[in-house]
Amino acid sequence: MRMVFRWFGEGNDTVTLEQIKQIPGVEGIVWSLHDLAAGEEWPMDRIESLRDQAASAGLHIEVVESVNVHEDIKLGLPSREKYIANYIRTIEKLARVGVKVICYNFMPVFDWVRTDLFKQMDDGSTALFFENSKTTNIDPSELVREITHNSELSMPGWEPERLAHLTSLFDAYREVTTEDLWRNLGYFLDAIIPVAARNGIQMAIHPDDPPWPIFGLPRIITNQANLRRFLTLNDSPSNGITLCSGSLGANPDNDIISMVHEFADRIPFTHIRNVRVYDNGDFIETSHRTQDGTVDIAGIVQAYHENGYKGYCRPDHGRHIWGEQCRPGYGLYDRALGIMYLWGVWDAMENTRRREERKSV
Ligand code: DNO
Repeated sequence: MRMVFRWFGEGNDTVTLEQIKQIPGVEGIVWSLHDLAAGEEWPMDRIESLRDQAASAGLHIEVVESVNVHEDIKLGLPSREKYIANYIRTIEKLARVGVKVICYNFMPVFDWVRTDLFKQMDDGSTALFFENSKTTNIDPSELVREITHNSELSMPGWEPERLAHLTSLFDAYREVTTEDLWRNLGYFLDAIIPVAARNGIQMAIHPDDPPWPIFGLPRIITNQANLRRFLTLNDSPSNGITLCSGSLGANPDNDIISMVHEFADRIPFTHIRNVRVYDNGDFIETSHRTQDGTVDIAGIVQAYHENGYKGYCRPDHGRHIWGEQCRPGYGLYDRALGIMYLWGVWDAMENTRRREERKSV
């Protein structure tokens, strides 16, 4: 397991590369050019300067998260061709600086959704929270009004250029069924996966978060059966998954340990974090520790170990603790604690494995 840490870039992140370098076992950053709109081709000079900056802090840039997919690709519009061509050129450029994995998602309009970014927890920390009823009883036009006037409902991860066109996007998706979305995803994969394969890159789709249709928009990367279907859309080893335990774990029916066992060789990148899910469907992001949430994080790490996992791993959202001011979910402290928990479980498994090996010789 190769540990990496998400970094949003100079001036865009409260965490520094120097701090990241000091977290035990972290070898690289997970990065993107966040100011570029979805669909734009990434400029080579920007890519190279990011690589140089990371290298000077002793960190690699082998994992990109995300190269965002333009809505026209998800909608299957004729204009998708130009955006797919840009995507392909970006893959080729990223390969030239040594990128090995590109994480992306195929969620219509919105990326991850929470209703409160700083929900107060009993121990005095704050964390990302999802209140189910706030997203189920709202019609799209009311939502557009809410988002424009209520900063609480405007999430990080929602790309500004999409928010500006919310009404027309909702209209465009009205005719798009779940099967259309699958078809459009298949079309996209057929175009990009051969390019990724030729360039030594594994594409890794991120599950939908939360993993169910939201605001009347279809979502398909939501459970084990759909992940299986996704992998058969294109059988290449370059067509992979970013298995995110927190996203999938918001639905208690998802058995993530079973997914690790089934898909291990198609998971080039994993996000590991915990959530506590309540009976009414609300959920809060907790510390990474198994006992703090409803997802068995220790069991998931064990499952990776049992499969000899060699992919990249990052801790995911943390709580905001010790008074840290940071991007919601992306502070230094709780994510660094999360890493130490993941290493703790992993290293204990390693020790047992070595002891058993010694015994058998
Ligand atoms: C949330 C992230 C997601 C992820 C994208 C990948 O913190 O895991 O925003 O980066 O869905 O495209």
